[in-house]
Parts: sequence; C-alpha cells; structure tokens
Amino acid sequence: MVALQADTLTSESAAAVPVLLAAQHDGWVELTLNRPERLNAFTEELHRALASALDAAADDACRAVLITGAGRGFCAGQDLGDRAKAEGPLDLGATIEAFYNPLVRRIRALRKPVVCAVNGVAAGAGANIAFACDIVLAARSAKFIQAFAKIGLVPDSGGTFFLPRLVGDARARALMLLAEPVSAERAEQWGLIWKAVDDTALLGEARALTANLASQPTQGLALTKQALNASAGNALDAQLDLERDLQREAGRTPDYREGVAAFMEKRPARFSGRRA
Ligand code: LHQ
Repeated sequence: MVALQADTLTSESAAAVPVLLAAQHDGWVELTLNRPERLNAFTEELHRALASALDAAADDACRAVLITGAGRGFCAGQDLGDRAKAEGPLDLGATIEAFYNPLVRRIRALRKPVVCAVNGVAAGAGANIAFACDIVLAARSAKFIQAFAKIGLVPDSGGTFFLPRLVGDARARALMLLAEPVSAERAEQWGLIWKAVDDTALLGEARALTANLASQPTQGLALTKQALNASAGNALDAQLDLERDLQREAGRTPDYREGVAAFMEKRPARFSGRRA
C-alpha cells in the first residue's frame, strides 16, 4: 500500500502518518481511512485527503474505487475531539456544507462503482457515508449505529435520505431515534447493505469484487448509477424518459459493441471502459 502523492498526502503530525492510504491497482484504487486510534473518525484533514483522492479517482484510467478503514473500526463519524478544540460556538451546518455534503455528492456522482468494505463499527456520518456507496460489504463483526441521537444531533450525510429508502420508514425511524446498533447480518437481512462476510474474508472479497467491476463496461455502469441516483426523485414517466436517453448514450459506447460482438462470437468480452 502506498501513500498518496504529495498534494493529497496529509498527516496528523510531523511524524507523517498519512490519514488516508491510497493503493493503486490495475484500473482501480483502494482508499483506506487511516486514523485507527480514533476509529477513523473524520477530521478536516481526513476530509480533504479523501476529497482529493476521489477527485483523482474521477480520471478515466480508474474504473472502480474501494473504500475501507484501518484497524478495528470503519469510521466513527465526526471526530468529536476535533470539534471540541474549536473556539466559540460551532456552526455544524458550515461543517456539513464544507465537508460531508460534498463527500456524499462526490461518491454518488463518481462515474464508476464505489465499493465500501465496512471492516468494523460504522457510526454517525461513518455509517451514512458507507450507505452512500454503491455496494457495501461488511465484516460479520461490524455494526452500524445512527449515533447522532446520543449527542443531540440530526442524522446527516444523507442518512435521512438513504435509510428510509433502504429499509423503510419504520426501521429508519427507530434506528435514528434509538441509536441502536445494527449488526452486519441484520443489515444484510434488512437490505441496508449488499452482504455480510466473514471478517477474515472481507478484504479479499471486496478487492475481488472491485477488481471485477473495474473490468466491466464502465460507461454503462456510470449511466446505470445516474439512472438509480435520479430514481428516488422521479415519477415513472420521467424515469422512463431518462432510461431512454441514457440507453441511447450507452448504445454508442465501444463496450456495447464489444459486449454484443463477444456474445455473438461466444467469447468473453474485453471491455475497455472508454467513452468513445
Ligand atoms: C472517537 C470517536 C469520535 C473522536 C471513537 N471522535 N474519538 C457532522 C458535522 C459536525 C459535527 C458533528 O457531527 C457530524 C456527524 C457525525 O458523525 S455525529 C456522530 C459522531 N460520532 C459519534 O457520536 C460516535 C462516537 N463513538 C462511539 O459512540 C463509540 O466510539 C463507538 C460506538 C463508535 C465504538 O465504541 P467502542 O468500540 O466501545 O470504542 P471506543 O468508544 O472505546 O472508541 C475507541 C477510541 O476511539 C476511544 O479513544 P480512547 O483514547 O479512549 O481509546 C474513543 O474516544 C475514540 N473515538 N469515536 N467520533
């Protein structure tokens, strides 16, 4: 695993421990939140590093992204110590506007799949950032906590959007009002995540899944993401129109031609992910 290049490598101290690790693979990148002693809670520094890494991942050479956490936790949301250091009253809305909302928007808008491997507890914004990703795998020992209620806050980072849509209103309400942990297995049963995986198998499975996604028709997957992102706010008529427009675009990609040719020739497809 390598640290990010100088402009995105940020560190907690002069000892230079990067708060985010970026490992480049063949066509995909693995981003590891790296503040294990704080269960990878978000500081401004971590937000900045993650934002730059996701911007770098927008390059067409990168065809999938994996996000995970170092140590025993995935992410405990906002670093509450970081906020406590601030002088004077805090404007939490400004923090959300500057960091959390752009992060959720970056993940959703990225024109390639974002896989999240939840290796341990995901609390507060840490849970909701995971739910913003396209495919979520979680270690069987991991749990998800809408921790906001315990400190008098409102679920953010898209939680009030994603949860009711993923698990329905009754479960979303209780999870948010009670801040009760949900195990990875229950999260899978409820449709909150894609899959719970044995702890020791998590990273291997998440890497294999991401590598496989990086070999797929990237433009088609990007357009599929776009359709799904729009679905929550559209009526059927508008969604049908959008599907027509996106299919028109997909039909013009080299990977559509390759997919059909491979099918006809009864051979595996070799997708390039190129736009044209
Ligand atoms: C932490 C944290 C943490 C600092 C564990 N901060 N140190 C947006 C905009 C602006 C402001 C506010 O918020 C937001 C969005 C949010 O995310 S609000 C929600 C913030 N997160 C939380 O309220 C979760 C706080 N953490 C916990 O409830 C527990 O740590 C969980 C349930 C996640 C894990 O519990 P345990 O497995 O028992 O671990 P632990 O509590 O012993 O934590 C291990 C260490 O990590 C510990 O430090 P220490 O020096 O005692 O070993 C904790 O203080 C530290 N830590 N979360 N958010």
